[in-house]
This record gives sequence, structure tokens and C-alpha cells, in this order.
Amino acid sequence: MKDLRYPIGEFEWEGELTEDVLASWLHELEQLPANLREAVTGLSEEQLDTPYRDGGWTIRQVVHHVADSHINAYTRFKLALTEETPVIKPYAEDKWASLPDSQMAVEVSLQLLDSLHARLVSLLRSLSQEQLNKTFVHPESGSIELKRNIGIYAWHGKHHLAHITSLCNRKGWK
Ligand code: NI
Repeated sequence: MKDLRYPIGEFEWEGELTEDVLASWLHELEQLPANLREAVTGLSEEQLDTPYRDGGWTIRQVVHHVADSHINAYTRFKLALTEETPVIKPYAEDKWASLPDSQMAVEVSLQLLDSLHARLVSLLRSLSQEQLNKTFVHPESGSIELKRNIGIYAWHGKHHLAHITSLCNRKGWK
């Protein structure tokens, strides 16, 4: 049986970053807020509060998690662009998802993501080759190039979007 935690598999990318791959990642990041909005439109409060798998986050928590995560990602890009190989700060994503603001209306984080991704994608589209090669250090994962991090977050958005769409498919909700 398919692992419900990884509906699109894990992030995979090796080799040279081509302009086409970078453009597709940026396009995916640009489209994510609208795709998330479409995925949750029409769902009832009860459906939004349904875990995407046994023991997993609810759809509502998934939407707020994407905002939590991409706020951190945006900060990491900016730190790496303005400092020399900064060590970034991980965060306890399960604990963040358990705080009361992760129970708010999904619309709050959808609007946040609209604005955040407008700035994020605008910033990432401006990067020179040299900037794409800059790195930050994650205390657990080690050194990460900004170009790889763009791919990681394009994947991360699609990964959580698929949690929502695959639950809706299994339940026959949409
Ligand atoms: Ni995540």
C-alpha cells in the first residue's frame, strides 16, 4: 500500500540545475497559493478538521503548516542572501501545528501565502547564478544551496497539496 505520508514521493534532484527545471520550480511556487485555495474551496468545517491520514494533521493544520514552513523558508533565503553561510534555526513543526493559531480559518493562511509567495517568487526570480549557489547551514541536514532549497520548497508545497487532494479523492468529496 502507498505511504499516505508521501503521496508524491520524496524530493529528488541531482546534477546541474537547468533553466527549465528552475523555471518549473518557480512556477510551482507561484501557483501554490491558488492551488491550495482551490483544494480546500467548498469543504465544510468538519471536512477541514479531518486528518489526511490516521494520526496525521487535519487539512486545516496542513494549510497552516505550509504557511509556518514557508515563512521559515523565506527567512532562510534572506539570511543566506545577506550573511555569509548562516546557520539557520530549525523549528518544531508538530508543536507549531498544535498552537491555537493552527485552528484558525484556513482563509487566514491562504491570504498569508498569497502575499508571502508573491514576495518569495519575486525574490527568487531575481537571483543571479552566484546567489543561487550561496548556501546556508541547517544544523541537522548540513549545507544547502539556495538553488536546491527552491526545489525543496516547490516539492514541499506540492507534497502537502497532495495530502489534501488525495484525502478528498479517497473520501469522494470533490
Ligand atoms: Ni511539511
